Amino acid sequence: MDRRKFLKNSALLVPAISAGEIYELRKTLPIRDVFNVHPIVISTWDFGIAANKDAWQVLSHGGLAIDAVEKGVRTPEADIRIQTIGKGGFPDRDGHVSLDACIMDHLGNCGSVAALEGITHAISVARMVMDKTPHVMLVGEGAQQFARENGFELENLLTPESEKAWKEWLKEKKYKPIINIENKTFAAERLPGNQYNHDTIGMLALDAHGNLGGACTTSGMAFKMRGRVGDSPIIGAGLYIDNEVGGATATGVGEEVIRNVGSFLVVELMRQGRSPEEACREAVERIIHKKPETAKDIQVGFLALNKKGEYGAYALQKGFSYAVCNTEKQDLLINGKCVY
Ligand code: SD4
Repeated sequence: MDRRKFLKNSALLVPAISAGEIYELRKTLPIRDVFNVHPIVISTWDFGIAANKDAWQVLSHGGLAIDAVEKGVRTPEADIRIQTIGKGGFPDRDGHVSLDACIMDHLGNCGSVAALEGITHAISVARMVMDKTPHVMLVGEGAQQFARENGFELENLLTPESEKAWKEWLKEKKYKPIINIENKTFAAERLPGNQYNHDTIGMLALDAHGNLGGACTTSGMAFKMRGRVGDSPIIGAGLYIDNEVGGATATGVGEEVIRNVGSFLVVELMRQGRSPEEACREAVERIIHKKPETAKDIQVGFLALNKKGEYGAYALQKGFSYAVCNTEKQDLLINGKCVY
């Protein structure tokens, strides 16, 4: 039987199924049985576990990757115990909490905010920039004005704990990023007191339709110069998605990520055939090659997911963790590989 006849005949054997029935099926069956795609969400650091769980609520019901990543990273944004993302984040050296975030979908649409003050969910403002404006990026007062015009409430993001840490910092005013400050368990072994000075969530998801999405949100380096913007809101640096290939996100000292257009580089390396882990490693090595002295004293980590749902990570230094969530393993936390 030729292929066309075979397809025609087998189509006749398949009972017609309505959209509503497909929706009901999705709720009861593992998604791969319906769409033959294994959805997955991965994100940086230990707090990625809780964030992934919330993203999974969207993915496991057949939702879009872009909706999943927005929902997922809102969790650490709202958690005031996390002093490096959203509300409760450490302020800049003048005492202002200012947030950077970006989001990108499978069609190449993207939105971003930088140096946004007074709004907890920077990621949702970035999403709105993507959905409602002809632009990619809004910064500072303009970003806040746009958010307020679109219903976001102004809030005080500076918690007493972060204010206290800032006042402590003011006594010496030393600005030196501390390696692996992101991973609290790891950092606690090496650091006296509460000195976590940078930490970002980058999240990548593949949905049941085979589409990728990503989000990245942070309060940036603690006690940074006023107006300093890191890699996290910069498309290509802190985050990049190419639906033909895969997605990547970065964490660590943003200046080095920007200099190497890190996430874009990782995706391009995957396009050339590297696995996610190989691509992340090569991007890290690029940073070392350009600035070997700087690289010894800082942390940069990349996380990547390809179109097939394969994932990997690599960091400059030990201690980089990331969380993975799919139908088989939820909440898995892996210690990423490192160069030093
Ligand atoms: C920044 N990349 O603002 C962010 C900080 C970070 O883990 O990721 N820390 O440079």
